[in-house]
Amino acid sequence: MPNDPLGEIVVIGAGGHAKVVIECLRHAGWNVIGCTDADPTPRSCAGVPVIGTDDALGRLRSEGVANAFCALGANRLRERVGGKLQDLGFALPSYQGPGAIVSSTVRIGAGVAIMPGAVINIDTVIGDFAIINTNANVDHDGVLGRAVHVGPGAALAGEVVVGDRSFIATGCAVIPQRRIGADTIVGAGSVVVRDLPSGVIAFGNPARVQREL
Ligand code: JB3
Repeated sequence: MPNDPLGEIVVIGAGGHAKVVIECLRHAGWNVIGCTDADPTPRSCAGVPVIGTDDALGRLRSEGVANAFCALGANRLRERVGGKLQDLGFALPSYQGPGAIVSSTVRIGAGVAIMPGAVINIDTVIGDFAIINTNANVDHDGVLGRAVHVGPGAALAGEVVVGDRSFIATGCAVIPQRRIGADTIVGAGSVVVRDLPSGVIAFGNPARVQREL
């Protein structure tokens, strides 16, 4: 059952990621008043209206909407737009979707999406604007940078470090203590048994660097 109402919040984005985010925010007790999108065509997203482009955000803030959530799946874009929201003076709450289990010791940054069924274990640190997607696991003492995305069903074992804006795609497995650099993509279903540098695409079992980005 949803918790008590937390107040009004605007969502940035009206795509696939935003749909799931809106449902989770509602479940957590937020009143989602609408979303902004690069395509301002009037329509609804998960039952809330598309209000206009991000140009509407300044007006919403001045009208008293205090909270915003950046629900754009692309890591660099999410980090950039999230920074604009901070500049506009919005509070950027994080949330846990239904069925997520997060240790009380986990340090969670601003604007973090913890999707349904995700598990985050003791003493992990999650940077601003990260996504821990559906049924993903981040085990003990993990360190995830800003705007990292751990895809659906991916599993990071203990003490894994992931640099800013990296994407660990659906169903990856990372063994303990591996370090993955910033702005790197690890392809779906990969098994990471060695450290990976920044700025590459890697995939396979074992995951190997395929090319630089
Ligand atoms: O894999 C899963 C479970 N989720 C994926 C998610 C993490 O990433 C999902 O399946 C998608 O692949 C992707 O979701 P996302 O980012 O919602 O992508 P898409 O469905 O393509 O929608 C992106 C929306 O962002 C589009 O409606 C664009 O018009 C809009 N957009 C692009 N740039 C923007 C901006 N909207 C705003 N407000 N501001 C922008 O700068």
